[in-house]
Amino acid sequence: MTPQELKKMSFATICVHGASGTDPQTGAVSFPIYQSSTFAFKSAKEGADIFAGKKEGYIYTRLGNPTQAAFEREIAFLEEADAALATASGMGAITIAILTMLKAGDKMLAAHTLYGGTHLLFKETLPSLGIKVESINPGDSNELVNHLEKGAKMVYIETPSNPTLQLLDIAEISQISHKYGALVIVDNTFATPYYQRPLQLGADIVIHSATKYIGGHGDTIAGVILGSKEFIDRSRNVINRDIGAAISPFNAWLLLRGLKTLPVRMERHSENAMRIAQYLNFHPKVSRVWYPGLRTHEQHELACRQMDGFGGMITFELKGGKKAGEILMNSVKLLTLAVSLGDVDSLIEQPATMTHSTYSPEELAAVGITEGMVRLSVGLEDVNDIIDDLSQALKKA
Ligand code: LCS
Repeated sequence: MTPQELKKMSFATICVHGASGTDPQTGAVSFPIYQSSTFAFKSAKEGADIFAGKKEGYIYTRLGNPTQAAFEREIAFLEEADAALATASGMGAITIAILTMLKAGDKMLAAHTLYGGTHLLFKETLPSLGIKVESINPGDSNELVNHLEKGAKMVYIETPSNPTLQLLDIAEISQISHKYGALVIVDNTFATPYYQRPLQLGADIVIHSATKYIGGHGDTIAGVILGSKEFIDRSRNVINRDIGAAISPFNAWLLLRGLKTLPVRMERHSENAMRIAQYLNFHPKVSRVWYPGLRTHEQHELACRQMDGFGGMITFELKGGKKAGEILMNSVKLLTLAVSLGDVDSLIEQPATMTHSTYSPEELAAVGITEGMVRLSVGLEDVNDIIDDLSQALKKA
């Protein structure tokens, strides 16, 4: 199938058939893993031409690899982006995307609720390189405008956010930021392109921790950046050439395999999460549940407008606070007490002491991450088994 023919197909069909189709050399239906660090040139002239950018071709896997390229073509199709760069991790994707645009002396604005690792990159590593990061609430348009007026080249957001499941209006933030000439980067990890396509809403760059729903099986660490060809060319040929956060061919293949089932997995993650969120919402020991699919979620209306589904992440708090949360996590039998998310297995963790322990107590309080919050990444087990496990553990909590 040609790329033009594929473009007319629906999301699920593109996921199954891939943007690369069968391997043209062998007919292999599963795209091959090109597990090679380097690629032979037919002649000295060809080598020199490929190095000089006069001819297309592979050189060395840090700079690109056919399995990586197959994944990049497919995810770019799904996010409706011009181009993509796959990276060794989600953190690699974030770092490369930012360094593609910013240098010492530049300023960026970042949403205050972010994955704990991203928060640390913005609080320590980027400032140590001379890049100023101001933490703001971009959902407050006055605050956003006030900061943009003082000059910022980039606005970085995560929606839904990790772990508070707060949403930000991508279209509105992009519109305001563009007036001031700032680019908008959206971390789309929680929603995936199946449920949210930020570039269509006006954002400039999308990043993912592909470790999560895109891989989907808890067996690889990876990331991806999506955007214009010009932006991705610089990310690949300048920044990642020097940083070297290249994805391995095998991990790129795991992502290609993960994409084949992305729509089916996301639908089941969402269906299970909705049932569990409703169950927790009525549980006498639970004081609060954050899930964008619940009508009680403050931004349920925005979720319906901006997303095609609500995803598999739930955060909740027990009336017994931190202690009760710990008892719950120590009492589950089917759920796994572990960080990460988006896996086929259900994972449970406590953000304040684990994924978001990079926030100081004051920062946690400012963004509304309480000590007792528990985060649940709802997996693909039978939903009744997950609820039974939560039920027996909640009795002890
Ligand atoms: N963005 C989001 C929203 C994330 O949740 C994570 C990791 C990253 C970026 C970084 O991606 P990585 O380098 O790990 O592929 N989130 C994790 C979490 O919540 N638990 O463990 C890792």
